[in-house]
Amino acid sequence: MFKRLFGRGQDAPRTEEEAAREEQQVNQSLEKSRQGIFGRISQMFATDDPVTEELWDELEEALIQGDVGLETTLYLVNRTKDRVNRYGTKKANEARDMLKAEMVRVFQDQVRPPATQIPKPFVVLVVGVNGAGKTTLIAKLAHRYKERFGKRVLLAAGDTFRAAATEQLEAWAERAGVPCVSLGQGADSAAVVYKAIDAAMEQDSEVLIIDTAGRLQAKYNLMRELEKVRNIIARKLPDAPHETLLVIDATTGQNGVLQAKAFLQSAGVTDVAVTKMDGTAKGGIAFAVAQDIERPIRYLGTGEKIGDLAMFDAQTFVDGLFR
Ligand SMILES: Nc1nc2c(ncn2[C@@H]2O[C@H](COP(=O)(O)OP(=O)(O)OP(=O)(O)O)[C@@H](O)[C@H]2O)c(=O)[nH]1
Ligand SMILES: [Mg+2]
Repeated sequence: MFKRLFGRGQDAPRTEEEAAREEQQVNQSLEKSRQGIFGRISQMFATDDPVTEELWDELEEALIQGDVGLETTLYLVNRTKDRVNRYGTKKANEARDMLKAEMVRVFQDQVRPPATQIPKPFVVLVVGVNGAGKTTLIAKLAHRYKERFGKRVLLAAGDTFRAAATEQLEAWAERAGVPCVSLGQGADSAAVVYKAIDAAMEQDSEVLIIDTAGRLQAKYNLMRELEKVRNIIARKLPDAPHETLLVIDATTGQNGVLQAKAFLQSAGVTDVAVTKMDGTAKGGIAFAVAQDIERPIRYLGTGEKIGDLAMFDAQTFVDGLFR
């Protein structure tokens, strides 16, 4: 079976070994969620007791507590109920499989066909609120593109606002063994991007990943700066950025999703990465992300190390919540 292994420009069959390793990473990162609300849901549906109205109420309550969000919760409960009634299912453990199938569907509504041609350089713009995990994700992506695909990767230190942001990205670049273009703190981020695209063409880089600030003095400025960065990129490479990744910290819950929404328009977000899945018991946030942000979740951050990254796979994720 061919599963999507990388971002939109980098589809490749995933070997069984890779799939198994990622599954394990995802399962481990969902440990807290399993110990919390999702473990409880699993138990509610573990027996062959009859399905009751009370069970649906309990499910609704648990999903909301699990940060799935009200709208998505009602959607899930109603659809599962419908299915159960349609098939005349009587037992809770049979209803569980139907609930899982509906959960997988929430994500599949967002799946998009893979790109047919991979441009060079393939430009990835990474955006999100401060502390979401952008810079760490960039390191993980760089590592993966380089190690797994043998791609020539270049990083651009577009966060010129926060003190030490440039140094942080440079340190990660060194660890990943890839070059990094920077102009230091206080420089114009559009100038960094301009220079990085020139460097990418000169060095024949295959993937260019651009870091951005998560915060400026005012939110309005940040959105304007992102627009400016996008314009510079598009002026030099008309179809770029080819992927704009919105990074969302799973531990920030519903509020984090709300904040992330502000980026959708200004930043032209195409895909989402959910980070710190290992740090929360509310793994249900991924459902709220899929439904509210309306972009495919592409990656899961499963830890702080450079290898702690998994491609998001809806079935693996839902299975992980119920294991
Ligand atoms: N446990 C865990 N921690 C993570 C993960 N991803 C990032 N972090 C941690 O989150 C913190 C913030 O990560 P950064 O990558 O610096 O976040 P950022 O979005 O670049 O932040 P700013 O540059 O301030 O906007 C760091 O301490 C990371 O180690 C993850 O998947 N799991
Ligand atoms: Mg950063």
